[in-house]
Amino acid sequence: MAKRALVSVSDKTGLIDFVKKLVDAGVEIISTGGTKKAIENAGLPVMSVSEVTGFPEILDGRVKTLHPAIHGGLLAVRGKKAHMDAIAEHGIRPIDFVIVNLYPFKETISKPDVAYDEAVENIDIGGPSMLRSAAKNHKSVTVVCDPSDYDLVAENLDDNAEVPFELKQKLAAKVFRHTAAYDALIADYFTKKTGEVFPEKLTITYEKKQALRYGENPHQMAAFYGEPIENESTIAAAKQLHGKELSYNNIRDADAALGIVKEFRQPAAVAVKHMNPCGIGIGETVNEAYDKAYEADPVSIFGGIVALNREVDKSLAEKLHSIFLEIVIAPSYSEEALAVLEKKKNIRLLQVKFTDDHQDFVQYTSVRGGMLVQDLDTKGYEDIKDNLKVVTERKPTDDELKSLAFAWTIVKHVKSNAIALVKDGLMVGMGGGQTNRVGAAKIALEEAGEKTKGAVLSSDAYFPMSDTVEEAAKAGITAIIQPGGSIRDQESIDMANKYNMAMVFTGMRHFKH
Ligand code: 93A
Repeated sequence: MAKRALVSVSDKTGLIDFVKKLVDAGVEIISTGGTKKAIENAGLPVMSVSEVTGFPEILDGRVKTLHPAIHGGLLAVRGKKAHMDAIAEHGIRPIDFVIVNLYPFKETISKPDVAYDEAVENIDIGGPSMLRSAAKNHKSVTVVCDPSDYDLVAENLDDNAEVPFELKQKLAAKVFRHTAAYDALIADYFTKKTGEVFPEKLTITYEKKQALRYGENPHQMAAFYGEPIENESTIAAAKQLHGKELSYNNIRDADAALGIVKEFRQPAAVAVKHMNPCGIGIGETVNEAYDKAYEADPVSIFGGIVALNREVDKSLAEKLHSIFLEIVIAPSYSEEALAVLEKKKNIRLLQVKFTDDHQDFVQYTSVRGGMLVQDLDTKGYEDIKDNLKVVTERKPTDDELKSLAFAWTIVKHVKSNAIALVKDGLMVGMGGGQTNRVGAAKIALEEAGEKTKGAVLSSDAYFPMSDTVEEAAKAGITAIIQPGGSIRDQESIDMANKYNMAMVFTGMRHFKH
């Protein structure tokens, strides 16, 4: 008895070539409406599913292949007498190949303002059912859900139109990944519609964007996965214009740099090393902002990642070109700027759209045995400025207040315990990732050196003791912004008053562990 293939595809890429090869191998083709037409138009022999089921397509095609004559033919175990007898009794013939790809749900919901009913109609029911029946019975059935596998299957057909078990197994595994991801996307879409943020089952799906040469260290394997529907203003959607392939560490650092520079509406420049900012500057122009970010720490920026929130012009490109940088990220580059930067073979130039203001991202952090999920910390100075509480005798001056706003914006991006020092629109010092707060302050103050005179200080969380205030005052810091909330706040306030400092409480903290 000739082998049979059920072919039902939305994406018709490579279809005719493949069907032709199956026909040449003696396989009979069964197909659904649109797919059948395409095969017929190519002059190949094909019969309709209705001929096999004795039942017409109904409900606008919602019920085409959902029939025992199809699923019996897919699920019967060859060589198992009871199964073969049962299908024979009902006049059902085995189906040996399933070539199915699904209604384009992802493409449909990616369209702007897609109608609810159109999304619903693009949930494929019959397709995944066939794929899953075939994949379950993969010892007997060859199942292909991806047009890029057509050639592989065709090349592996033997004289009996059979393919090796190992290949069938691989194809079946791929099908289960495929249908699981397909359903995960549907689940995610409707969960978002209902407004539920932390459902009892988390169904997320990611697609491999890039195999990475290695992970954080050369002995770790790694890959980069992206959301199935790209957000154009993320590192995952960045367009690489030039340079070596991004590494694992590059991607994380670039993400961090982008996250910081996006805080600012005015021209800003950020230099990042090992996920922490080593230089941040704001100014009238992005050129000026970069000069400040550089001046902040001309040593650490070496080998760093620089993100800018305005177009890079030629003069800025020349400055960037004059030092060793791993990556530059910007919304755009002038042609002359590109010509300058591309002189270095390895520097990675990334272009990212800065269109996204609705940062409704969720952050996932893996722990051994689980995963933590939280909203991204998108709160900034705007969210606290109306509730700022001046706790000292002296109020901050207007200039100090501007610096405090800047200092508060950036301290969120430094690993806790975090201290940032700001003066004249640049971060003059920072201490991060320390296990005690005064330690972080000492590092920041030492790094800033003479620049501490007249600078302001921000702290991501409250001071447990007055020692940080004292160190800051002695170094010439004039104002402090911090959440407040320690039972010993009064000691810090007294210390600030003693040195005529201004201190404000935000009532909000910004841990980043
Ligand atoms: O509407 S369905 O959920 N019900 C079905 O019974 C069914 N059978 C195949 N979708 C169904 N399909 C899908 O139709 C396939 O997965 C494929 O994507 C598409 C091909 O339809 P046509 O051949 O009519 O273009």
